Amino acid sequence: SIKEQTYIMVKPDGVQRGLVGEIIARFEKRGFKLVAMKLVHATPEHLEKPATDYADLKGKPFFPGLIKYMASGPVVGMVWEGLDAVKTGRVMLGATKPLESAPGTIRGDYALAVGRNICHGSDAVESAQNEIALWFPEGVTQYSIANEGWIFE
Ligand code: DAT
Ligand code: MG
Repeated sequence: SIKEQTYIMVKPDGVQRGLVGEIIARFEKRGFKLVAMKLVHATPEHLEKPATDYADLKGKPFFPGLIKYMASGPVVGMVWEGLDAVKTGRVMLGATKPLESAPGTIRGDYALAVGRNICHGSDAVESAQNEIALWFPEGVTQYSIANEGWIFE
């Protein structure tokens, strides 16, 4: 669906390294529509909520370090809308492990360590809906853009 939405987040390392604009630019240029965005310094409690993709990772040895890193500074959360936003968003981020993330992807261009991999993207349409509701309880903003007919068939 061209109305599919995904939750994309620039992690604290991405903010500190000045990559917020670069990441926004990639999603804009690809043709996605920005329907929500905010900068927040999240608490560990928020980051561990069942509605986040990270809830599945509780019990993994790296989980405490992941939460500490994610709560170490502000993040930029965004909702991007467009055809296959969830899957295409994941492709744009690149593989989780830096050794496998291809050049041309955000992680493949900017990250070297799995625990400092710059960005997050929802892993399924259903988890995207949960993450969007968690990070944007106020809802997203719907509006039309003039060039939709040049992006979608
Ligand atoms: P992704 O972020 O690609 O969806 P994930 O959901 O499996 O990957 O894991 C969430 C984050 O947890 C990931 O971006 C970085 C961290 N992580 C995953 N596997 C890890 C590992 N083996 N060691 C350290 N951190 C890890
Ligand atoms: Mg994940």
